[in-house]
Amino acid sequence: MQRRKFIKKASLISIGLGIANKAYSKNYKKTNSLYNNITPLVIATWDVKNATKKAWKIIQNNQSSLDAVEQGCMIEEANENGQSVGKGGLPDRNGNVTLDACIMNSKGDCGSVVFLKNIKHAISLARKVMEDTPHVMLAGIGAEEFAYSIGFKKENLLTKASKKTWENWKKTSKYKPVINIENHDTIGMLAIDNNGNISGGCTTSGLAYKMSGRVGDSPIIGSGLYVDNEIGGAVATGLGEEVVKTVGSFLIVELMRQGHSPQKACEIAISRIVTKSDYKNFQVGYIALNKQGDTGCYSIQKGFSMTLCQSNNNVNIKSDSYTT
Ligand code: SD4
Repeated sequence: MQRRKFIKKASLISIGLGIANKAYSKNYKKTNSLYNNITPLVIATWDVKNATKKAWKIIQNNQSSLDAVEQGCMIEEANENGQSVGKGGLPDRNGNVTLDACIMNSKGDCGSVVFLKNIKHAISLARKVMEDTPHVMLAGIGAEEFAYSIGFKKENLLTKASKKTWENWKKTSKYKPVINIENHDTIGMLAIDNNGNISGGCTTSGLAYKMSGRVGDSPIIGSGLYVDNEIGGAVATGLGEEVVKTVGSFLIVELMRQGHSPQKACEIAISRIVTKSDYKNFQVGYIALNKQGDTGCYSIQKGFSMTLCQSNNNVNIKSDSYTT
């Protein structure tokens, strides 16, 4: 049975800090304020309503937020039309689809797979690393062998469509990370379940035409994803190198620990990147939630969005951005 908790906003500290840091709030409109302070809930990067709907169903079924984020992320991994996650993901410059993913539960346990080939559900394998091994991260052939040993199926992840796109790219072989080329991208998901427990997941095929062996932020705990069940969680999308350099998701959770709202924390994390790099040529977007069910999202460039699902609402919310 579904148990909805309506929690009153009670953070005077957060309001005070918000005013002190007004300088960061260039475009702070709080588009998502309508949905704040309600748990359980699910949020995800980009417009991924099928994925959030699935996660929400799991929560309604009284399962854990960990089950919800895993199964929500699996929807996009299986979606062959999404060219940046799982099967159908765009390959590296040699034509190999290589996946990165991680997952984190409310106890602070985490698992991750990097440079993974031939296995569609990287998020599920990351969960198995967390639950069934003494390690946090498995890479490449080791991750793949572990997958087969526990019954995962070998699959060719390069679809006809992605192969064709890669072959077209090879004609010029120009490498430049493209900003918001699709309406959805790497999927990062955070959920709070009926017990108020928070989990998160992040899964991607990484940057199209990357160098062979390149690993981004998405499977790096603290960069692509971080969850602290006492405080909240954050996930990233966009140019992973910039997220790793600022340990973005951990930074956001620590900012929330200091009393900042999820929205403000995302804005500060983005400002950390733009003050240190030539931000005009790439995109980074963050989403975050806190223990009370407040959410936030913010990006460098226009075009980013967050999907939020709770109760009867499954909505895509346009993110504010640093550049306008
Ligand atoms: C990466 N952050 O591998 C991922 C890619 C991504 O939107 O999020 N694209 O750097």
